[in-house]
Amino acid sequence: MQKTFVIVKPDAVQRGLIGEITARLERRGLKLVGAKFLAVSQELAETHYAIHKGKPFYEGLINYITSSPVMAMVWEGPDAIAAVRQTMGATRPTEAAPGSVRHDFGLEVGRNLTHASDSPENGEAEVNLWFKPEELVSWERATDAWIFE
Ligand code: IDP
Ligand code: MG
Repeated sequence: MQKTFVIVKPDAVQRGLIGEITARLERRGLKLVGAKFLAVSQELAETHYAIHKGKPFYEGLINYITSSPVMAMVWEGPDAIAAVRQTMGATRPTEAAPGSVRHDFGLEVGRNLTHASDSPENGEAEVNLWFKPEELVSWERATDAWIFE
């Protein structure tokens, strides 16, 4: 089973969308295995977004993610990385598929509501960056057999 790391970003938290976004992932069948509500430090933001350092939007991105609290979560499921990226939609809300979070709630790439890991390697690195092993919960869900083949 694959794990993926998700952030409900400051704009989505401020807009009261933690429940809406979480509900979509739950409804899809993904399983929540870790969650924390936190203010992101400058250091954590810079480590998480190190790959974007030097890009024109980098400073704005760091300001955005540290501007207000976020909900950080780990979700598990078969092909969870692809499934969650699909639920969130393309990076630019105007290119995101109808029905996706970024389409349904967003307009601007710099206020695109969520983060989701983009590969198994990054997923693992991001889970380890944001969560200690003991903060992840391995649990049996009563519906697992009806969602996971
Ligand atoms: P992703 O979040 O869909 O993986 P990335 O390309 O990894 O997209 O970019 C990380 C984040 O940086 C985006 O979610 C968005 O918040 C921000 N970002 C990306 N491109 C731009 C841009 O052109 N202007 C402003 N912000 C951007
Ligand atoms: Mg990315």
